[in-house]
Amino acid sequence: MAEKVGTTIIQHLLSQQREKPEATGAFTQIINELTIAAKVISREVNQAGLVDVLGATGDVNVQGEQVQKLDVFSNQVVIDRMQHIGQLCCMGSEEVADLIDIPDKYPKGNYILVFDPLDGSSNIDVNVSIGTIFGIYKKVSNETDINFLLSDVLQPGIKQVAAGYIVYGSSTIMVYTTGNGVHGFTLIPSIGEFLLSHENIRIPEKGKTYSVNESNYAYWDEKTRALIDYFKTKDRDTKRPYTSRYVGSLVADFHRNLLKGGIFMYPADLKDPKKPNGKLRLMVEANPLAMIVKHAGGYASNGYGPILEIKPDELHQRVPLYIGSKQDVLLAEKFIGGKRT
Ligand code: P6P
Repeated sequence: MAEKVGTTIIQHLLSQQREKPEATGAFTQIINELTIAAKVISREVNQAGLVDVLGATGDVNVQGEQVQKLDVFSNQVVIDRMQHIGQLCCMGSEEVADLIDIPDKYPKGNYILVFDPLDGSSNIDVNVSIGTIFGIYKKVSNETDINFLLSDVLQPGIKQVAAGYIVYGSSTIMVYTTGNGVHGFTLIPSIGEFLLSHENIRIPEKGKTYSVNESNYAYWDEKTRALIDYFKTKDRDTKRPYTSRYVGSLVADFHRNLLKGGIFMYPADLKDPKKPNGKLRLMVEANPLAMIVKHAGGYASNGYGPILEIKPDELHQRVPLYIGSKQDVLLAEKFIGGKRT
């Protein structure tokens, strides 16, 4: 009796594609190719302790951060995998200062991929979960020259047509949305396939967990401190204090809160005058996760309004991020932005 394999990502994508008469199959090709990149990265991440991919290259990336070898490797894997499929006009990577062109030997397409190839890389050599994050936009101009495509890339996150992440943890899980629910697939190494394991993920309306790096307390303004103090204050009616969980790896913290509820926060801080808006990037971290949490029933804010409505000024701009259970993020907006819900 043949063992029932389960639903593969390509099977799930094709079923979603069939529901959209206008679908061209471009998403299916893009996301399917991303799963191949994810499998290659997963293999290296899981062997990192065994082979010489640990440790820093000695380089510093466009963010001014120490580049770990797996960062460089993962970035190249995504570029190599995605550039040949003929669906992209360019790419934007957290690891690369400027837009990445598609070589002339490959056809160009109408989609844009922005990605963080390996987020949380400072955790690589201590075996903490790390992740890849991606967002997909459709080109709005008729441009094909890389020197004139930046305005096609700098679209508000609400214009993303798909978004997702892969978390390399106790298992490798890929979560994506094309706007029709949020779905998770677990990599089964024995067959080399991602199989549907979390169909139509919904984040609890209100959580019991807050995630923030409290060592930044001295660098926060009074409103931010008041918000964090709120989650830590005992109050039976509002089931406080919340539990604190902070891995220091955005994808790991986000994935836990997506499944169990909670709020992840990376507030603006005064730690580095060059980064008044905190550490996280709008295009390759906040926007993709904001699309996912929105379609799972949650919300993402910069403390004043929806992340997805921010018009980007530059490819690597940073943004304060409050993301997770809708009630908790709306509360953050009341503290930070004084918003009346
Ligand atoms: P901190 C990892 O470097 C990262 O970009 C995110 O994955 C993570 O959420 C954040 O930085 C952690 O930053 O300042 O708390 O160490």
